[in-house]
Amino acid sequence: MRALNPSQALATTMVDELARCGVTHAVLAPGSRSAPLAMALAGDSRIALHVVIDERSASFLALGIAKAGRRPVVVACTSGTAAANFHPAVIEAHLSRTPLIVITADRPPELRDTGANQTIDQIKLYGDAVRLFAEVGTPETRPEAPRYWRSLACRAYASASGSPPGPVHLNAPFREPLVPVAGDGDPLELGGRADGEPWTSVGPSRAAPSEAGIEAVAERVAASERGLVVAGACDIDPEPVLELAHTASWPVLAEPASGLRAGPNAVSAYNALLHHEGFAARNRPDFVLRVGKAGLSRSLSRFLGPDVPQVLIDADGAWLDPERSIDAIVAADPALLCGEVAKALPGRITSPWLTSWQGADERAGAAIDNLLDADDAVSEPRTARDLARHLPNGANLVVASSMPVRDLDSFMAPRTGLRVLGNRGANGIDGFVSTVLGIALATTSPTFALAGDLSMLHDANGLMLARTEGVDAVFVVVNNDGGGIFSFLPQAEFPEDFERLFGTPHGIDLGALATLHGCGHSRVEYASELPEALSAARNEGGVQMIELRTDRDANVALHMRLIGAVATALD
Ligand SMILES: Cc1ncc(C[n+]2csc(CCOP(=O)(O)OP(=O)(O)O)c2C)c(N)n1
Ligand SMILES: [Mg+2]
Repeated sequence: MRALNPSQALATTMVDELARCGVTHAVLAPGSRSAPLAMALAGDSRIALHVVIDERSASFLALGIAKAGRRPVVVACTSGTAAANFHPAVIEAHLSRTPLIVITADRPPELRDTGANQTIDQIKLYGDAVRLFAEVGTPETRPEAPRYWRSLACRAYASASGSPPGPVHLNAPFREPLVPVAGDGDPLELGGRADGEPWTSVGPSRAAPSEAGIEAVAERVAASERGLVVAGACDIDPEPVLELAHTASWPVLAEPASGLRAGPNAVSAYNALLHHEGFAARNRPDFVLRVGKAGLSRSLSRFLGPDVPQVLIDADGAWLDPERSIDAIVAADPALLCGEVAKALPGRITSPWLTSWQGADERAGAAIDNLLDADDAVSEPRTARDLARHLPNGANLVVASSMPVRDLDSFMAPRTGLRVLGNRGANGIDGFVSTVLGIALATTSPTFALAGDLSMLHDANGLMLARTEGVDAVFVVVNNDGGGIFSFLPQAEFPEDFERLFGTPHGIDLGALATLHGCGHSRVEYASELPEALSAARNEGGVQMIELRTDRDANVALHMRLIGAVATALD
């Protein structure tokens, strides 16, 4: 492997080494300073390259690919504000522990801070959000240079996929010539280990649970009859955790993106149940085992106060405790640890504790279904419930921030065969379309999304991918013409400026947006039409939008009626 000039040498070596490490997807936003990277990425057959004009969309596309594929994805851009547009996705990758390798092209030092075009300070641009920052240095033709580049690429890969996984930032200045034409010296030999091996490989970094950790948790689980598993967004093997709940006869209160809302112990309607003060008071647990980042249900957050003994198990020992009430954090893979604990437990055959939760959940579920099925009107809760119910086994369901993720949490019945994902690290409504399309590109599973109209519009540029890549995804868009969530918040009591400041109606025709980008669009006018619309959209292929129009005020009223119906069913 040889290169004609230093810039080409650096880019080609880095890309080769990243492919050796295991990178299979890269996303590139166009520019000139990044030309060496662009050409190296395009020239490497091990890497699928996706080119996206808008850097914010590009970085969220990379994020989606990395979330779905669970391995580092490269995202590269030119110098200047282009690099700043990656910041939201870098933050989401940081907080959701998603491996990303961000490579920003830069001007060489002599052009910085001089008024040179497209030159900003890119050093440590993303602050503490990255696991590793490296100023790669202006490429040169010393024979040792490729060894440094290879080692750095391996380190970037290892840091991105380490414990905790996350984004890394390589800032790479390039001097002209930027394209493969002869430079000053002789062509440079780029080296590399034999047989396509990486220069330095790093072993798995997430440690197996210790004996002491297993024993400590097993003891507390064994001592607690009134225990609960509470699960928030995470990416773990759900089976051993569910097995533990089953053996201990404990209810499982799981957000859909935990993968744990499955099996007989899963309680779907916990949000409504815990709204009921009597129920919450009667059903206080004596121990809670927590995994993942919970926090969608306010009633659950209130319920999990400091008086409830709680242990969080997290692979990286992350401090996921906004209520400041957890009394122990165990740094271990939750699946491995729970598997061991389940084996060590004697098991409980009958448990009035579990049956009381299950009975309440059944009554609550029936009350909710009765109300939602009383007529055929489209509603936000019913859309969430029915979407989760009707998706085929093996599907991805990507859920947007704001009410979609909350409605899914409140109304999705337990089931297996669905992988639920979302941007739950920073809860942004940005980058949603691109995240979904990244997930669709990275898996062979049919991909569906539940979006609000503003999340859809926020990343409307993400839809540009529909014309440039053969990607299939179905967006179910709940269009309430603005931010429906704000109608649930105290600012709704101040009607004067509410619409302008919070509701933000836009009146945009989503069908026209779909047409602009060559996407399909259909409307569902009656709730019962959704299943049919889903299979039609999936069969159509490409990027499809299914729009359901709702009313924000009516939505609040319905949510209140649902909480009331559950309370009546419990009393
Ligand atoms: C990037 C970003 N900007 C602003 C917000 C604040 N925010 C939270 S929810 C929301 C409204 C979302 O509206 P939509 O997607 O239509 O969902 P709905 O609330 O109607 O269910 C906004 C603006 C955010 N979370 N992320
Ligand atoms: Mg909305």
